[in-house]
This record gives sequence, C-alpha cells and structure tokens, in this order.
Amino acid sequence: MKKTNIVLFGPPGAGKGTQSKFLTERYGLEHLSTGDLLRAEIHAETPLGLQARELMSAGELVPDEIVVGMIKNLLEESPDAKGFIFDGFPRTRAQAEALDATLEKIGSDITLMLALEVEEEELVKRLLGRGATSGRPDDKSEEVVRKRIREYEEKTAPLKDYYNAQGKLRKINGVGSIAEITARLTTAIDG
Ligand code: B4P
Repeated sequence: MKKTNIVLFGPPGAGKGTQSKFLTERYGLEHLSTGDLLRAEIHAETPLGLQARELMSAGELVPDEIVVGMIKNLLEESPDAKGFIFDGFPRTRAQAEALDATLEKIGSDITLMLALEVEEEELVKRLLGRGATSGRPDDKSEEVVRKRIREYEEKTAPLKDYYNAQGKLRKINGVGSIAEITARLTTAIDG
C-alpha cells in the first residue's frame, strides 16, 4: 500500500509539534520531529548534541548533514510504517532534495505539504509564553525568537515554492483554537 507522507510546515511556534500529536494518532503515522530528535541528543550530551545546543540556543539551524543523517536512519529503521508526519523537516532546499531522494529509494514520495500560517507577533507571543515554563533556551529571549523567525523566512519559507511546483502545497490558517486547526488539517488530508 502506498505510504502517506506529510510535511507539516510553518514558522517556529506555528503549532507543528502540537498538531503532529493529533495527526499521528488519527492516521496511524509515525512522527518524525527533528527538533525533538536534536533535543534528545542535547539531553544525552552526545557530541552531536553539544554542537546542536549552541546553534539552537542562538536561534540558528543545525547543519543539513546532521538532520538528513538522522532522518535517513529513522526511515530505514521503519520500512513497514504506514507513513510519516515530518515535523520541522525539511527546513532547507538541500534537506527537501535529500528527503525526496531517500523516499524515492524506498518507492515512496511526499503526499502533501501542509503549511500553517501565523503572523509574527502571534508567534513571538506563543514562544515567549512557552519559554516562561518549558525551560527551552531558544524560547526565552525575544531576540532569539525573532532570529528563528528570520532564519525561517530566509531559508525555510522558500520550500513552499518547491512543493507548490509539485502540486503538493496546502496553506492552512494556523490561528484559532487547537481543535479548529486540527479540523482544518484533517479536511485538507481527507480531501
Ligand atoms: P522545532 O522543535 O522544530 O520547533 P519550533 O519551530 O519551535 O515549533 P513548533 O511549530 O513545533 O511549535 P509548537 O507546536 O511546539 O525547532 C527548534 C530548533 O531546532 C530550530 O530553531 C533549529 O535550531 C533546530 N532544528 C529543528 N529541525 C531542524 C532542521 N530540520 N534543520 C535545521 N535545524 C533544525 O508550538 C509552540 C507554542 O505555541 C506552544 O507553546 C504551543 O502550546 C502553542 N500553540 C500551538 N498551537 C496554538 C494555537 N492554536 N493557539 C495558541 N497557541 C498555540
């Protein structure tokens, strides 16, 4: 059976992690979050984690080779999965091309890119709100939060054109209650 592979896309704080939980449960897909994978490396104090910690705390992306390597390993380890929700990956054109090539090798491809759209002031409010309780260093300072949004606009947002050219982009309004946004996402997937 053909796998369902969804790229859940959007700026930092758009709700990718929040919505991934509902979508993986509803559709029986595997959740692959590069942010969560990197935070696990940091927690385990691996050499990769030490390198990632500095970049993430400064609001910068970690190098493509690192995240591409992590995702390739996980895809190879789950050949029987029904499909995947890619949360926070790809974030650069090189990552998107590497993902397409890896999926092609296993006879699969991206089904849809769901792009959550939220304006900057709302993102800043959400992330600083989380930073007040989560202990995530990249959510604590407004300067770092805005740097992450700039990184997104420069390096990541152009991927909408990449998937649009393949007819796979669906833009989703990311403002509203969490349940309302889940409903918008499921309508796009089911349609
Ligand atoms: P990520 O872990 O991917 O996370 P994120 O961009 O901060 O946020 P997300 O959109 O998942 O927000 P969430 O649902 O949690 O990235 C962190 C860092 O890791 C990056 O900056 C980068 O350094 C590095 N990294 C990760 N992947 C990489 C890659 N592929 N390449 C290079 N570097 C990479 O929601 C945020 C907050 O909003 C929460 O508090 C939530 O409760 C709230 N919220 C959610 N939905 C809401 C709603 N509808 N209304 C109000 N609040 C809402």
